[in-house]
Amino acid sequence: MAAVARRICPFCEAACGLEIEHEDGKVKKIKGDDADVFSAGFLCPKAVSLKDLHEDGDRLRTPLIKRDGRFVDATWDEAYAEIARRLPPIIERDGRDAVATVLGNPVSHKMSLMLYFPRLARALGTKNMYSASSVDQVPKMLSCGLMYGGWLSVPVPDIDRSDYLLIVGANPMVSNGSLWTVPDFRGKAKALRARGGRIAVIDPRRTETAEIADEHHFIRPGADVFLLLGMVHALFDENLVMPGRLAEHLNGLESLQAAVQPYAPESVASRCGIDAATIRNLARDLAGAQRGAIYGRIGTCTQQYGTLASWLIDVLNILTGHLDEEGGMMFPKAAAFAGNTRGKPGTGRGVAYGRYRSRVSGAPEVAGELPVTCLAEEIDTPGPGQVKALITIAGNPVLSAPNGPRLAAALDQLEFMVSMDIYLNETSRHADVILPGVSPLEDAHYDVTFTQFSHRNHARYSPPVLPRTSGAPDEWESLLRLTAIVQGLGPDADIAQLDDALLREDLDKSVGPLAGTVMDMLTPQRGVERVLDLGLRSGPYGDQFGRNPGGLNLQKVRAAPSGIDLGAMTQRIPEVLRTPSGKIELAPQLLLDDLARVAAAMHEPAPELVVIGRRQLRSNNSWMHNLPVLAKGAYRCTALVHSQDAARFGLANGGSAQLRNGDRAITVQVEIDDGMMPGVVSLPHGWGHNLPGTQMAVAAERPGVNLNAILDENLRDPLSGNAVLSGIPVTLAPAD
Ligand SMILES: Nc1nc2c(c(=O)[nH]1)N[C@H]1C(S)=C(S)[C@@H](COP(=O)(O)OP(=O)(O)OC[C@H]3O[C@@H](n4cnc5c(=O)[nH]c(N)nc54)[C@H](O)[C@@H]3O)O[C@H]1N2
Ligand SMILES: Nc1nc2c(c(=O)[nH]1)N[C@H]1C(S)=C(S)[C@@H](COP(=O)(O)OP(=O)(O)OC[C@H]3O[C@@H](n4cnc5c(=O)[nH]c(N)nc54)[C@H](O)[C@@H]3O)O[C@H]1N2
Ligand code: SF4
Ligand SMILES: [Mo]
Repeated sequence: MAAVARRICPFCEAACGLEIEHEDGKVKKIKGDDADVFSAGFLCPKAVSLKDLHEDGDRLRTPLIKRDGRFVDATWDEAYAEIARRLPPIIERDGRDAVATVLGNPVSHKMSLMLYFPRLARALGTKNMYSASSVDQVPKMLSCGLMYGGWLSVPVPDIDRSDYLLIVGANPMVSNGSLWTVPDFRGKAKALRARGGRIAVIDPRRTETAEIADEHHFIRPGADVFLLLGMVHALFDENLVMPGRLAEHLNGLESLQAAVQPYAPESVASRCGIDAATIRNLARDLAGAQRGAIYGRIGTCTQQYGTLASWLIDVLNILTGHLDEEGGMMFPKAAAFAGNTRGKPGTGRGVAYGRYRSRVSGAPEVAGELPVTCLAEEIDTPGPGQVKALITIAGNPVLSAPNGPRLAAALDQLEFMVSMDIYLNETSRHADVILPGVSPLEDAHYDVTFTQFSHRNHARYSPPVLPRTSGAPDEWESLLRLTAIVQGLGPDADIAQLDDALLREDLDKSVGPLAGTVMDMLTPQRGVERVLDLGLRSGPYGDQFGRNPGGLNLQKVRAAPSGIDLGAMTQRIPEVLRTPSGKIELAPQLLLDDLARVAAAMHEPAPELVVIGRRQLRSNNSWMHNLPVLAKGAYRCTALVHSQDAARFGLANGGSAQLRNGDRAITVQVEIDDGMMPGVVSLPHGWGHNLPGTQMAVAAERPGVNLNAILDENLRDPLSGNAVLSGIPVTLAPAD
């Protein structure tokens, strides 16, 4: 008998609710769940590949141990024993910092990994924590952290009620939104325009989003800071600064005005490639919009002024009175786990930044992490504090981080490496032990991360769709095992007891004398469910253990298979703030100081050619290229080049060319596309599946090339440490 189950899609930030028909343990059909309170039936072509992923013969189901250079199947007990034999001695000998951890993007799509990695991290106590955040959104976290006092206090466009949206360096038509959980962007954009609203896009490529917008402007890659400074200048200049009710919550308006003084639109126009009149119009449009917002994403983060650009986007929303207003940029209020719903409303300690620096390059710590671009040098540079062991969790930095070849070589120098992953891929092939993750269909889920960035508040829980056949433990259990091993409890520790003890520790800290009572009231289920129950019940909509009888708990959320709608975003300033001043810090000194770099680069000429990245609908970073339903179709890892550039460099459509950065080059297939800004070439990342020792047969058939093989790991935004992936000078020449 066929049955239907509901599951939050784990593939991207849109977090669509899916309806999965299955029979005898087999997926029959995947469609959008029309009843889903958040996504209302929307899905994209990636969703159906859940079936392929579940059935993929290359997906690991058994732990692997490397013996004499070859992987052999192992039992879970053998795998944990091997880790217990090899990891603790390294810590004992060289100290905690000798072990590094790397988290990849799917961690934020798995409640097991999100909720239990902190336990391992605490037990390890290493400064060498890395993640995909530093090739992604750390600049936004830093700017929002400084302005609002919380790393994840990132406002998102309230698109359902907006009538003007200025999108900078994001392509939600393809990415389906990022730091903005917004299923069916296309439908929402269409509705916005149908109400008479407008969308404008700033991007060096005429993207799929630009195609549906009313207005698109090319920008010189990496130069957003100049455009944004010009816009802020124009607001002051033209008396358009109208923060409205936020005025009394602002610190630093005058310093800000002084700081942007040198950046009149007329002065920055040639630097960013957008003429002064357009810059002024963009500022006026934003200021004049009844309900509008400016939103920026990857393009504004993965560049040398990532933190400044991220900051100025919020500044623009504030100065035009669009922050914390309906139809503008608003703060979601997640049902569980949001830092900005805990502690005293309206004030706090703010964020601590740069508490330590990386050993080799001196890059600053942000939110407890160092830049992943520093990982290779921390491994391959000898000396006290050198990284000797590594744990990767759902990450593939050999493809996703700049200068993958150096990192790959460094991984081979490690004394010991563990990967928790679902594939034997470009990164996990270097491991000594691989612990396979669980198929999303065999795993319960609650969206810990993206509820914090959702355009509408909601709570949804997905129980496992299918019974687990592999006998694999939950990923939270594996993390607890590792925690026990690191704590010296050995591979056979009683992890149920450890789970109780660690939760009790948390409760002692948060509720003191009530810890025992609260623990007894939680769902008896151990592990993530219990942590989730605690999160929901103590969260802003929670039942508060009886004090708010109608409120949420896990049981309630579970009883609503298509989710519980918690309404549109509502005003949260000043309550959302956790800055020591209790104000929005409009002009943090750290950021003002960084403007010196901008001033020095005002007249930097444009290189002949620069490279930028690109995302694609049927792909997701590096790891979904083994799924047949997505892999089929035209070859996609092409370099998009404007016809003028093609003529200039002697390139033919479909021909191959050498894309070179200094002494490193890759051979790419050229696709002439006049949607590119002249002088800019675009190549997607996450390809290059031709490295030896992997086990991803479909991906290897059409491996593509790895853009990150030629990008420079030493190029970072100095404030956030985020990698510079966009606007890198390159050359392109015919390859024969
Ligand atoms: N040049 C360039 N580089 C970029 C970017 C760019 O725009 N340009 N974008 C960057 C961004 S935004 C990001 S987020 C990073 C992503 O960087 P990473 O997270 O390092 O890369 P992914 O390709 O997402 O790799 C995910 C890994 O998780 C594994 N995995 C998938 N599902 C599971 C699971 O359920 N459990 C476990 N245990 N493992 C799982 C996959 O097999 C894969 O090894 O790439 C970055 N790299
Ligand atoms: N289908 C699909 N969806 C995805 C992913 C995927 O790989 N595939 N990855 C997921 C992940 S991990 C993330 S972080 C999100 C990212 O979500 P988005 O940020 O929306 O994704 P991108 O498509 O990379 O959009 C970045 C845009 O910035 C432009 N750009 C590049 N350099 C500059 C610049 O200097 N200035 C400006 N203004 N623009 C620039 C690029 O041309 C591109 O259009 O997408 C997520 N969703
Ligand atoms: S948009 Fe993202 S979450 Fe929605 S179905 Fe596609 S991959 Fe899944
Ligand atoms: Mo990302």
